[in-house]
Amino acid sequence: MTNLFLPLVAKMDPTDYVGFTFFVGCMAMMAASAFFFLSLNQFDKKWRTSVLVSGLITFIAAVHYFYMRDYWASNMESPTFFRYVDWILTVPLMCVEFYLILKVAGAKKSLLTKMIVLSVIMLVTGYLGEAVYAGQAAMWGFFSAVAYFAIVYEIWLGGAAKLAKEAGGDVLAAHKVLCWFVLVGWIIYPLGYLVGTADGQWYSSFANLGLDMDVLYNIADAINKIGFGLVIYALACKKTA
Ligand SMILES: *C/C=C(C)/C=C/C=C(C)/C=C/C1=C(C)CCCC1(C)C
Repeated sequence: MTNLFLPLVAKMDPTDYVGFTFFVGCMAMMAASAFFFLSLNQFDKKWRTSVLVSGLITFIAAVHYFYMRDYWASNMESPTFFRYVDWILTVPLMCVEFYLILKVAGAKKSLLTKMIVLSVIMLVTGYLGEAVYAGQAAMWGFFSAVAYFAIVYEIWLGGAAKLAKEAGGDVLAAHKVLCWFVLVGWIIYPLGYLVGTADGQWYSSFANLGLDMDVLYNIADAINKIGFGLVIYALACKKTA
């Protein structure tokens, strides 16, 4: 007799380490969201929005990770579309985090707008190179990297850095840690891009590094989304104490 029931959960190959990181990503993002949301009441009103945004970032990621885990399990191919929809929602929210903590030093809306525009350029050009014009991945990756370094410049040396210095104390310290996340934690993404788009490009040797694009993206997401949130959480704790 034939089996009338279609399996609702795809089989998990124990050697499928990409699928494993998608699965762990779901759980980590979900747990982090619960942690941030449930902690909200303990903070001064002024800091609740920041911690709320931390939770929204990991929550949006959690939902996308459930989709991406499924997509990978069913098709064994990169869930590029879901990946970039996730990023286009969460990266601007990370810009909002910078803006919210610098507001005490008088950060203007224009700073927020500038950072969001740069992050959208970074992600749209990255998507074009990864999913639409794969043959020109190097060119689109370059445009994306220019926007990325403009963000790095803004927070390390530009207007945002100046505001952080003016704020001083705990805000300056937290800003510095976030700067390191963007410089070191975010650099994993272009590395993943180079690995994933290497086919037929001048950097084709990146395909032989033994690295996987999705594993790199998944590790980077866990570090950056949860780590970023924890920095904000720690700052809110200090400011409330
Ligand atoms: C939570 C998601 C985050 C923090 C995503 C960040 C993504 C990037 C910093 C992506 C950067 C890219 C480049 C700098 C060049 C190649 C294309 C991208 C989009 C992978």
